[in-house]
Amino acid sequence: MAFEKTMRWFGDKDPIKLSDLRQIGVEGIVTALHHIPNGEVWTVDEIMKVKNKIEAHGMRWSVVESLPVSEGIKIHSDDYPRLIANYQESLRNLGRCGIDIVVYNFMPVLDWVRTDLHYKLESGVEVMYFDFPTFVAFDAFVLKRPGAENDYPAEIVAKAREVYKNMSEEEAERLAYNIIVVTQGFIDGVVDGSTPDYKKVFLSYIDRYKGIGRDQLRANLSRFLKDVVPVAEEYGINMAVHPDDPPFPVLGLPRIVSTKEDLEWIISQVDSVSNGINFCTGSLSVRSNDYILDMIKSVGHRIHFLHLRNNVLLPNGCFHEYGHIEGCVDMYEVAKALLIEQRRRIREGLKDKDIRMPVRPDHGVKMLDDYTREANPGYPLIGRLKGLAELAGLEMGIERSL
Ligand code: CS2
Ligand code: MN
Repeated sequence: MAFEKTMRWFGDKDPIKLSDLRQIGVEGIVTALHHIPNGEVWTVDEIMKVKNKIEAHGMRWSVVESLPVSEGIKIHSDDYPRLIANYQESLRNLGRCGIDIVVYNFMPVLDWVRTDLHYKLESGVEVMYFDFPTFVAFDAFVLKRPGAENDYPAEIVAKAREVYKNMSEEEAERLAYNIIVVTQGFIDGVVDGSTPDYKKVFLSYIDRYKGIGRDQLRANLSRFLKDVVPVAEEYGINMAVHPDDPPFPVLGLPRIVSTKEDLEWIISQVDSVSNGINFCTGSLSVRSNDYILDMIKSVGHRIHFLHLRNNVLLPNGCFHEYGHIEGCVDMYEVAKALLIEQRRRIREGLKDKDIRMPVRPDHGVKMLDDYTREANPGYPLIGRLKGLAELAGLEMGIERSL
């Protein structure tokens, strides 16, 4: 046994085609119904169209990433009953179609965020960079969110002021555009390049979190889990929460899926194998790295899906991505611990969905022919292919020596 090898595919609009991914030799595809607006039901019809397309290319639909949790669920708005009923119905429909691992996240307003999508390393490859002072400059001085300066450490704010001083208007605008629009991290997906006042829309979404601190957001996540995990369990689905990226509060909003303690708290809310984790080493390694092995010890039995990638950590909360094997995460130890966990599941005779542990190389470096084919940020073909090949080799070496 080994991890199920997968790649993310963004649907028909993705310049990287299913036939490309098939050549790489992946077993499974990780995708979502990207054309359905957040909060609407995923029907059996729409799910089957995508599933059939993937299967026609000789692969399986391994994981849904993501079935998005709308903002109305996170803030527990008046619309909650409709939104949660739709979410439950989408889960039932996925179960009916035989899809059994579903990723979600619970980050307020913004999914993953970077301040530079094209940071060149000396070798000529490009990676994505998170510069904390630059992010704070975006929040406090470009977006001009009221009170933003009080939400970050004073030394970072001081550095942010310097960064902003040296920024042209054009650079400031591009920074905001990249963070809000390009990474597609803006959760409800309500803005695109043609939305003129996207900064205002973004601020209005942040505003809806007034009065929602860490405890309230946790209570809302707990409510969500109690409403969806039993449905997932009944329909044979494992839910997998994606950690916060980066794993600390930004924009003055709480983030509650960042630490080992957070993960322990989440799995304790509903005691079911269906209440699980999408283990993303790129996200979880940013606070500290030995920590990550402790996490596997503590919550490894609930890990259903793996995002393996690496980072270089820098002072002041900054980091940049760095391929898959080298970097702050000891990928050998991580892969070994996870393979040992998988063997335990096999010995215990668990179900297929609990054993497969699909893996994908989360974000890849941009290199070689990637410069000729514009993919979604973080998702170039060659860099990810290299990552998957490295991870597969690492895994084989570990398996043979276990
Ligand atoms: C992904 C996330 O591209 C990425 O960084 O890992 O966007 C992930 O898909 C979501 O957080 C999961 O809901
Ligand atoms: Mn990830």
